[in-house]
Order: sequence, then C-alpha cells, then structure tokens
Amino acid sequence: MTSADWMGIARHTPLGILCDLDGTLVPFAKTPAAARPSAEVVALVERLSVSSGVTFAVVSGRAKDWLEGCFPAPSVRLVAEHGAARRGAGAWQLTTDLDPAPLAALGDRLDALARRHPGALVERKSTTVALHYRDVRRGRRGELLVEAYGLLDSFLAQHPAFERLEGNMVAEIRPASVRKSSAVPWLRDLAGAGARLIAIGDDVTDEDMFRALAAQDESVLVRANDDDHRHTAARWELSGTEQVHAWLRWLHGVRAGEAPLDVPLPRPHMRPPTRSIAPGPSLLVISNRLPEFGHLEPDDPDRKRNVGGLVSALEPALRARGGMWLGWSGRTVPDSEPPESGVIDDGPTQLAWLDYRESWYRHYYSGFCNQALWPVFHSFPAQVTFSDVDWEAYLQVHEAFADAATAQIGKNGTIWAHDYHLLMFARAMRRRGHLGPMGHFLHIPFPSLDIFSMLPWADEILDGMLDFDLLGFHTPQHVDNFRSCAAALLPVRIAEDVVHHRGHATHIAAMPIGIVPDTFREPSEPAVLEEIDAMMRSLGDAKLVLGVDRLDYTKGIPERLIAFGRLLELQPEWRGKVSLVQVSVPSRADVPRYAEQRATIEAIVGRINGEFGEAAWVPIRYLYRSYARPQLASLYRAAAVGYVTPLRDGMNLVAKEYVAAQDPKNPGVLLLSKFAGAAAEMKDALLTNPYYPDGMARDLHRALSMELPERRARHAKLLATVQRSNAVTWAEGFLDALAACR
Ligand code: GDG
Repeated sequence: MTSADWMGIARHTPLGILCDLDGTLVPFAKTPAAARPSAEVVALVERLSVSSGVTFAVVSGRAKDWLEGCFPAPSVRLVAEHGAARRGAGAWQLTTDLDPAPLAALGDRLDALARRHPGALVERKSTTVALHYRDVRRGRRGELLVEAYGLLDSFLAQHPAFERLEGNMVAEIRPASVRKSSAVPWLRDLAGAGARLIAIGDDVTDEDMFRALAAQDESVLVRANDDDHRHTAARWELSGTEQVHAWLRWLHGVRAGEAPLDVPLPRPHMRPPTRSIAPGPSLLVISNRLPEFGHLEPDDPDRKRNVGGLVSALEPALRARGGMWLGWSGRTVPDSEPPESGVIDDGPTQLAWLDYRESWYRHYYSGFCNQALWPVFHSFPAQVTFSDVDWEAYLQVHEAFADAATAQIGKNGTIWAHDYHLLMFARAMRRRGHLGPMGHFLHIPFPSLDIFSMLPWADEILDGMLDFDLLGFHTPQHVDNFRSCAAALLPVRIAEDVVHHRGHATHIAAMPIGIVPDTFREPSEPAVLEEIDAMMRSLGDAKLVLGVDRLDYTKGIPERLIAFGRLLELQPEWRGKVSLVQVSVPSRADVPRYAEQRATIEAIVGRINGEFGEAAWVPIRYLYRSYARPQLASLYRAAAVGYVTPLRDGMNLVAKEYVAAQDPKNPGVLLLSKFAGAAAEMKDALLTNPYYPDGMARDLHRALSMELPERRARHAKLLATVQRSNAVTWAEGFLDALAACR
C-alpha cells in the first residue's frame, strides 16, 4: 500500500477506528487530570463516530468514569483500563472477573509512598492502580522507584493474576489477562461484516492492538519525536498529536465527500535495514556476564548473584532510556568455529550476547581477568600469574566486544562498561570512531601504586582507562589510588577530579554501589523458608553468627573460621551458645587457587568442630552451596551477628543486605572488616581487622554481648545509609554524572 491508497481505506465501509487517548489524541501533561481532550477534539471524534459506516472507539488505559466524562456521547465507543472495561452501544461491561479487592490495600501503600515523594501521584481505577512519577524531580526518582518496585514486586509475588505494566513515567498493576488487543475483535463485530480497521496509538500497550489486526487492517504509530526509535508492529507512523488531529479531520472530510485537506498522511514505518546503521539504543550497558542468561555454568551462583543486584539497579535506568545490555552468553565455542552473537528482544531489557572462543574463556576470563587483574586489584601479589598469551586474549576479547557494541549502538550513544573485565573498552570503541559518552564502573578495589605497578602492562591499562569520560569507584580511597597511579605512571595533568591526558578529560569519582533494600525486608512464603526454619530449629537456642560469600580467597573465610575458634578458646562461656553458619557459594572452581581455598576451609571446619563440638552442638555449619534470595534474607534476619570480614573487597553487598534484613526492634550486629569498601560508609558497624584472629575473636564477643539499646542505635544509622544510598540512586547518579561530563 502507498500513501495514495489511504483514500481507499478512508472511503471503505464499514470502517472501524481504534484510537488511543494519551499521547495520541491528547498531548502528555504534568498530571493525568490535566491531560484532557479539548472541546474541539471531542467534537471531531463525535463527528467521526456518527459518520455513516464508521465505528469509532477510544481505547485507553484510563478509568472508565474519567473516559466517559470526556466522551459522554454514546456514539463514541469506549475501551477503558487497557481493555478491562468497555462501552458499546449500551452500558459498560467488564471483561475480567478478577477480584480487584487486593488493589485497594496496594493503593493505600502507594498513597503513603507518594505523600513522601513530592510530584508522585497514585491513580486508582476499577481494575488497576497506577503510580505516576513524571512530575517527581529527576534526581529523586530513583529513591521513589526503589521503594515502589519493592511494594509492587511483593504485591505481584502474592497476587500472580496481576502484572506490572511500564508506561511513560508510570508503573501500573493490572489484571494479567487484560490487553488492548481484546478491543480488536470486539470492534470488528460492532463495525459489521467486511469491516476494515485502523488502530492508532503511541504507547507500548498499543502494540498489542497492532499485532492483533488482520491483513486488511492498518496500524499507525504516533511518535513523540524523531529520537523515538522504539521497535513497533505498526506499518505507518505520524509525529505528534497535531498530526493525528489533522489526519482525523482529513478522514472526516473524505467520508463527507469534501475536497481532501492538504495534511500529512501516515507515512510508511521504515524498519531499519541492518543493525549497523540503525540508530539503536541510546544507552548500552556492557558487562562480562548478562543478567539471567548463561549456558556454560547454569548452576553458577556467581553469575546469578553477581548480576542480580546489578540488574535491579540498572533495569529502571535502562527501561527509562530504552537501553540495551551486552555481555557474554555464557557459551564457549571451539577455536575452529566463529563465535556467534545475537540479540534477545522479548524481556524488559533488550539483551545483546556474544559467545567466547574456548581460548578466550581460558586466557581472558580464567587467565588475565581472574589470575592477573583480580589478585592485583585486591592486593594479593602472591596469587598473581602473568602471561603474554593471557594479555593478548584480554585485548582480543575487547575487540570482539567493541565489534558487537558497534553493531548495536550509534556513534553518539552512551556506553556504560562494568568492572575489571572491560578496562580497555573505551579505547577499542574510540578506535572505531565512537563519539558518545563512555563511562566505566569498577566493582572491585583500585590498588595502591606499589601493587598496581606490578602489572607488566600497568601504563597501557591506565592509558586505556583514560579513554573513558567517567571512571566510577566505590570509595574515595580507590579514587586516590587511581589518581596516584595516573600521576606516577603517565604524563597526565590532574585537577581535582579530572585527569587530562592526550587532550582528553576523564572525570573520576567515588560512587558507592547500593542494594534494593526492600527485596531483603519483606517476609517470604512459608514454603520457601521451610529449609531455613529447619536449620534454625537444629541450632536450638544457640545464637547464629552468619557468613555469606562467594568462595574466594579475598573474602577471608579461613581467617574468619580461625577467629571463631579463638573465641571458643578464649571465652569458653560461648561454647554451646553460639553457632557459625558459613554459606560459601561455589565460584571459579576451575582456577586452581579457588580449589585450594575450598580444601583449606574444609580442613579448618573439621579441626574446630572436632576440637569443640559436642553431641548436641556443632560449632560451625559449613554450606558449600547457594540459597534463593528470600531464604538468604530470612537467614540474615535470624542472625545475631552478620560476620562480614573480607581481607579486601570493593564494597561488599552482603553487609548492606544484612542491615536491610534486620528487625529494627531487635536487630543483629554487623561485624565488618575495615578492608571492605562498605566500611567507608558503614561507620556504625563494629569494624574489625580480619588479619588479627585474637582481635577479631574479641570483636565477635563484643558483638554477641551487645545490649539492645546500642544494637538499635547502630542499626538505625546503618539502615538510613543503606536506604539513602541505594542501587537505583547509584545507577541514576552514575548516568547523570556521565551526561554532565560532556
Ligand atoms: C563484586 C565485588 C562489590 C551470596 N550468596 C548467595 C547470594 N549471594 C549474593 C549476595 C550479594 C552477592 O551475592 C555478593 O556480593 P558482594 O558484594 O558481597 O561480592 P562480589 O561477588 O565479590 O561482588 C564487591 C560487588 O561486586 C558490587 O559492586 O560489592 O566488592 O567484589 O548480593 O546476596 N545470592 C543468592 N544466594 C546465595 O546463596 N541468591
């Protein structure tokens, strides 16, 4: 069909029109109440709906009463609440028999939340509840969303017949069975035999409608602006509500037999011919592992865990910006075969993936990343293995990632790379002509100059890092270390937080990562917790001291066990009254140092249990496995002491999760290593030195003996920190800072 053929469908009888309201007939306004159709638009819709042979339906997410207030004329058909209610020729009918009662309580909780966040607004309808945040100040949206997603997620966990819908600055809970697409067969019936339909809309919910159309029908996407490049099932497009009004006037004129008005008609939607010249996403996140995607080690909690928090932190930011996430698929292919890449487009976030060659897995991932960079950056020189082959693989994988990224994102797009796996990524992208802002966040520590200089490629790595526009670290100490290394090893000029090198300015900043506190606060289903309850019963009255880590030599697990043994030796009154549960999540088992660590830990557990254990009491429960997140939250809550004592850690999220999970009326004590990045923010924890077993045993005794008032006072301050500096404020803060660099 060409534009000229619009005349054909405009004259066709019977004709059905399904027209969205907000963003299509009415421009967006600050509040939903302010976005009302003008008298002129209402009159136009009424004129069209009484034209002979036309059945006109306004299809909206709005509440039915509101919609009826705007379009009182019964000739205009109305579909409200995304299809849950509709008005044909007679009274309203509901299309779902789902009991909306649970929404009332959710609405109350969202109201309470909205009262604390100026600009937030709760809209209650008969079958849905929506939280609008368009009018919340940009820097404050993150805080609101962290809390709101917590509420919405726990509601959905208890009410699976509902689903969350993400709209334009609005999150809505609606019956999962409801879709705008249900309006398509309904309107076809109303319009009569031989009807052709035109569906028009701007929202993602309109795509359901577009997809439900038949071959003889037409679909028109209304784009807000020329930068709106989202995928659509629509065949035609218009720009903005003014063009929609003009086209509807044209349509009415044609049916009334008047001379056609000279207005822009819907133009064909041009699908991008290849990815490489497509404008692509405006934000590309890149990390070694992808969220919930991997085949090589499906049981590897390292993957699920490590990105789990990162996904919650980044998803709102990615969604708000139409972003994409690029990373390793988790698959390896023999070196004789070409590694494949691709895109998955069916989840909340678009994922682009890349396979690794087997040699890349060996030399890049296990080699340079985990046997050179990881030990150097954590200041463990004795664990280091350097090899030219590993370094070459490190650079090669950067080239492969840069090729994959260039195929997805335009030259001016924003790129956010994560962690030590991708230090040279900006350099590879600049060589391909990338012009847009590029930032990097380092999740592990940045070491001091004497340690960093051990790397044979120290200068080259720093030089590569300085191709980024923004480098984010967890703590001011890591920033200082980076600054000293750059000053000592490269001819740079440093002014406070900006490093000038080769005519390019790189901003450096401490931006401590946070968690989504609510995900650790809500109590879980009894069935999920059965296993944890059984473990707690087996501990009897003994107080629980809890350690949770990936099995990694940086986490100080042997040192922690030894200090616990010293406590039992130095303070025998604790024997039989305290048990240490150590959850060690399997990790990087193919790196030799990790296998050795496991054997060391098992030997220490055996020795201490052998020496102090009694028939009715086991001092240490060592669990080499992972738990589901709700189980972990319940373990945290049950523990009298969160025993978080890494020898060195970028941040340590377990410390924050433990605080978030406590009962504020009777909280446990966080015993935290002063060498974890978290210690820089969590000064109200009991700080300890994991290298000093007697000192740590004394600190453990103090934690176990702490009285309630002190526990509550410390916990209240720690909780305030964890809530204030959370995952979403971290992601938004990084992206805002990156935008400000240019
Ligand atoms: C790197 C940096 C930095 C643990 N056991 C289970 C489980 N976990 C989850 C925890 C927590 C995460 O794993 C551990 O995060 P950490 O921050 O403690 O440690 P790394 O893996 O080393 O992470 C670190 C972090 O990146 C973020 O920047 O803090 O310093 O080394 O979220 O909950 N999760 C589940 N089951 C388990 O058994 N589901």
